[in-house]
Amino acid sequence: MPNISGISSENEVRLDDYIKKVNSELDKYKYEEMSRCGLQKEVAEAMWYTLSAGGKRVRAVLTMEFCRVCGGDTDDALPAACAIEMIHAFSLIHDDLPCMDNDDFRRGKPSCHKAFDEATALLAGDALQNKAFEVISNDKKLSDTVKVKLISCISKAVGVQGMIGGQVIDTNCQAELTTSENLLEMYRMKTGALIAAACEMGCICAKAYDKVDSAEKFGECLGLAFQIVDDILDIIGDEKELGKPIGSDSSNEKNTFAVRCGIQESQKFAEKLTDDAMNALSDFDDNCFLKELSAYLMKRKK
Ligand code: GRG
Repeated sequence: MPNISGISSENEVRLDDYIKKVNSELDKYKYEEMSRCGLQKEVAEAMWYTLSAGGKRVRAVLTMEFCRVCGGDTDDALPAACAIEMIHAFSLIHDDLPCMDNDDFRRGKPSCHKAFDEATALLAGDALQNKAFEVISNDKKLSDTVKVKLISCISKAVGVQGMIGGQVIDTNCQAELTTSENLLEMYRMKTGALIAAACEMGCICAKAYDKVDSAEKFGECLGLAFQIVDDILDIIGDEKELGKPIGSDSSNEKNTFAVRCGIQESQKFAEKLTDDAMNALSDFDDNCFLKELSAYLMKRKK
């Protein structure tokens, strides 16, 4: 595990452990699915091509850690952590399609529709969304109440008031995004909603239902900061480190926060949002990992 600046060695071990557990659980689902495939095997390959292409697993890590800080057993959060990464991979596959951002590279590899074809990528995205709900609903350990709450939480985050709504505004309503406020509202939906859901789901897995609102507040602030850093990296990031070309936003004439306010002001605002996120953690004892992770995401290069 490389040394991650600003993260203590104890928390680095924890981060590494979460990522390994999630990756090995995802592999398990992959082999189960592949073993049941016949002629439709290509779509399963396309699903796992993107899912196992080495993302940071930020959303899964948040689910695991919120479960832990709420006193839960992190193994109980594994299905939800895998599900949120499936939904995230689904959104990335669709986001890269020619009808959306038309990006040819993702995570250092050709995008799903380039490695396969557009129809397969579209269906692989759809299948990943479906798989996320299957993984939660078929889990043997979680109670029905927890499953329903998890499914409700994901559906809200992905739907028209969440990620899909944000993507619609981003894709079709650039001319209407005339103020920082409406740009941030679009970010809250497009990126913040899923990150907030990742945090909320950790609390749900620990049955700490009274902590869900605080986790949501943390996740929304972190999600906004995360998207603004993403905008900044699209201008000044290193393509090799990012695993995708920079300049996608400007070639799509996207009105991002970093384009509108400049790099320095955007960095300052992302730092303020990161502070707001940390301040929302007062409800959670033992929040050092989450604080270090938030600070690291602010300084990330990919
Ligand atoms: C059909 C669910 C569905 C979605 C369609 C495409 C879409 C709507 C929404 C796009 C949402 C999106 C891609 C937002 C950008 C969020 C973002 C900053 C993604 C990058 O996340 P990282 O940096 O990626 O965590 P890795 O590769 O590390 O996992």
